[in-house]
Amino acid sequence: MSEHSDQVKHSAYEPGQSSEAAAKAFYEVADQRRTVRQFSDRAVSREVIETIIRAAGTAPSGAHKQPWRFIAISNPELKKKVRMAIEKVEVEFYEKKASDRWLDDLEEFETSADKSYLDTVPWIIVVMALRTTDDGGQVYYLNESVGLATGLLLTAANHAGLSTVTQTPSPMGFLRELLGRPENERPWMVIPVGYASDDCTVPDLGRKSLGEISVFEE
Ligand code: IYR
Repeated sequence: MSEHSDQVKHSAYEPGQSSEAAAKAFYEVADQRRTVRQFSDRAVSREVIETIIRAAGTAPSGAHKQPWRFIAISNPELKKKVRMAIEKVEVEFYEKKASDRWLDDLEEFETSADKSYLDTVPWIIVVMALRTTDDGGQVYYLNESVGLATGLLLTAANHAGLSTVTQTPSPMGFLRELLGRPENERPWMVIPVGYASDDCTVPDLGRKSLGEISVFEE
């Protein structure tokens, strides 16, 4: 039999108001989050980045293996290298790999292989999924776990007044070598984090309604 940790008393978060009011207040913050591609060069303190990473690290994970690592980059030379490497992959995507339908679907977002915002934005967080624990042990539900942590990271950034864009250059294995990371770390998502520029615009999108995204069986 393996050892297990002792159980300790849990006190659930107490919102200090009704659950209805607390849920609504949180929803209103979450609903302001938009994916942004125009960033200000306004500094973001390391402290803020550390705190949003801590928030991400509170996510549940398979067998509590916490199979994630967040590489936070503000070093301008390294950011430049990351930008160049990502743009190389994105040029391939836009010029060769993407189907016409995919390019059509992306048109309203005005995306392109030009990722110059990576120079402007003060931080780039590369999310690593740990294929094994650092000592070679098994992890479980890797994508689910890292997805939950990353969702919290985006939410925490938004809550702190920061903007993000979820980037998935494909393939992105090159980031592991570029960042000098060990074999068990699989680059999973790239998240530029900063303040949106004053003249930032976003596509005029709506969100699906509650009726479309839910089914209640009461
Ligand atoms: N990875 C490319 C293309 C791209 C794909 C999807 I799906 C998006 O929602 C947005 C962009 C890029 O980052 O430009």
